Amino acid sequence: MKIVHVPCLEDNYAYIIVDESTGEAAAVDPVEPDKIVQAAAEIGAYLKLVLTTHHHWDHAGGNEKMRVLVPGIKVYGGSIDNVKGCTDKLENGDKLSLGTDINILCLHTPCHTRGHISYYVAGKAEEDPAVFTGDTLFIAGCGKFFEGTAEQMYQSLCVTLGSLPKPTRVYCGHEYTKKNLQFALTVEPENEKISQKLLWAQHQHHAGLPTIPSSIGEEFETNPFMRVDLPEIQAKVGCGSPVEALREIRKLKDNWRG
Ligand code: GBP
Ligand code: ZN
Repeated sequence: MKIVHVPCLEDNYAYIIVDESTGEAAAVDPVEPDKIVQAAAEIGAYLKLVLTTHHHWDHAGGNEKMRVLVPGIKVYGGSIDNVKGCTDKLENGDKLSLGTDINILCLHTPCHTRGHISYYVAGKAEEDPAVFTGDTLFIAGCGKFFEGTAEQMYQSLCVTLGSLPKPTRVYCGHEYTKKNLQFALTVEPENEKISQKLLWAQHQHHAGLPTIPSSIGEEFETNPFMRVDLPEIQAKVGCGSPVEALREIRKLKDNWRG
């Protein structure tokens, strides 16, 4: 499978996933439909599906226009998330396919929004799978808890996404990596993996390149919100359990002005 980044708005990413055997493609959060349709045409891809991670306008706001530009396209979104332009509602565990080689597993990952869906995408056996995490899991960060609790975010991040194979490539909804790593260093100043990745993220930024994808394995090493099972992280934020630590780190980030 081929995965193409389409930078949108200020710092959002849409993505095009292409089944290379057939040219069939899915667009993830195509908030700027003209850009997505043009990018698909340039690579000879046929858009069949829209995969919406959640109802926020900077993710779902292009869906209605996608249906006008690509007649017959199916627009997926979480069943309880009220996604604009949705034609097909998804439940946790639903499976979709794209072309001949791509299978998509829909994972309910609530908290940022109630009905947020992450998409686990597997291509040919020899390729690493990918997961599109919207605003639930960011590189070195996570989404604000707009419609859920720390318990739910713990389940979404550390259990549902955390159970995916370690090499799974992580494609998230925003380019927040540099800021997230700067914050991560305030939690764990001596974590070398974080400081190395921050230097790399600064290089990528200067070169105008994305910091995405990461991997589930790399997130467990550098993302403070996915490291809350570690007693030393809990101790650093003065908490006695993973969920309490996650709530506290989110509160610290909400009040942090980097
Ligand atoms: C920054 O860091 O760049 N501008 C600031 C924060 C996701 S977008 C921007 C911000 O709050 N981003 C949201 C988030 O979860 N950030 C994680 C973090 O700061 O650690 N959104 O656009 C946001 O979800 C939105 C759209 C929100 C509609 C509510 C509604 Br309703
Ligand atoms: Zn959002």
